Amino acid sequence: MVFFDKIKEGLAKTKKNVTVQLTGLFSAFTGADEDFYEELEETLILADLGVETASAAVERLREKAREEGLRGAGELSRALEEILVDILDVGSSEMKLETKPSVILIIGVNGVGKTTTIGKLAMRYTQEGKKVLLCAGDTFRAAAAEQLTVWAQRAGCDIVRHGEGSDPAAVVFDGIAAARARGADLVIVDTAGRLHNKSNLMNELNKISRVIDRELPGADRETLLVIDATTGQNGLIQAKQFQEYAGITGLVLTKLDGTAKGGIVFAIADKLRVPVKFVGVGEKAEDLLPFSAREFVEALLR
Ligand SMILES: Nc1nc2c(ncn2[C@@H]2O[C@H](COP(=O)(O)OP(=O)(O)OP(=O)(O)O)[C@@H](O)[C@H]2O)c(=O)[nH]1
Ligand SMILES: [Mg+2]
Repeated sequence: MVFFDKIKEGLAKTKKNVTVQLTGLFSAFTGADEDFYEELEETLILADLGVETASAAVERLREKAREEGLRGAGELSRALEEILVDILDVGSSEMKLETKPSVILIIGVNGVGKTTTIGKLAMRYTQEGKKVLLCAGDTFRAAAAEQLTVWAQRAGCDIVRHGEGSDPAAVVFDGIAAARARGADLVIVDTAGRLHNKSNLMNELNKISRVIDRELPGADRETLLVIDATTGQNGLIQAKQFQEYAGITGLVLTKLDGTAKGGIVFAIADKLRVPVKFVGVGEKAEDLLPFSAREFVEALLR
């Protein structure tokens, strides 16, 4: 229940934007006519589902209503709920981290919340009893390793860092060696923020990725792309590029608390076919929530 309340709270701005409109639409419902479907589509687009995903959702609702003879507002809103859950359900939101060690590689553009997410993950997995080792692969600024060190201290886990300007792939190499030597369960790798259209930086990610593959063949690895939900549809463009260079296994949507357009989650899942694994709803350690399609939709609509 606490978890559900937290998502609801995190989605407060989006709820104000979407839920109120939807509730209004359904309570003024006089019949599933053209106007109704048009207004529904508009509401979903306003929530940043994107034109394609919104119109596909409404199209599916029309079909379902026709096939199943749905007429009442209650029936239609329940059907919409199922369709929205289905759009989000593009794969497992569970993290697969069974090997020892396993790896989480965190990537994304500048300032989206990568390092903060790593801190939150370190707290979560340490509390679950895993021995976590953080790897400061953002060597671009000295402050980046400092920031990660603070989180490592908070979580009570180890960190491997090199000096500013050193090769991130070398830090990852050392991190993996340290994890082996110390019997760590999980290595979480931070990377510098990079623009998705800078190919030299994207190649660097590729190099990090190859080091992990080479040093830990067969290890479970999650490569999570962090997307700032407040950037809306732009996040989608970034994601496509990262997908090409690094092969993403999951998404983390941060700063949902700061946007009225949380509907971006649907657009991203729908277009990328990559499951959302966590959502960030604040800056504190407990503000990272494991994602569940159904709970997300329920929190949004109810
Ligand atoms: N409100 C809110 N703020 C967040 C969330 N996640 C991260 N932040 C804030 O976003 C800012 C940037 O976070 P960082 O973790 O430093 O982002 P980063 O991606 O590592 O940034 P670079 O390393 O510079 O690319 C910080 O002020 C965080 O506290 C979230 O879910 N909600
Ligand atoms: Mg960072």
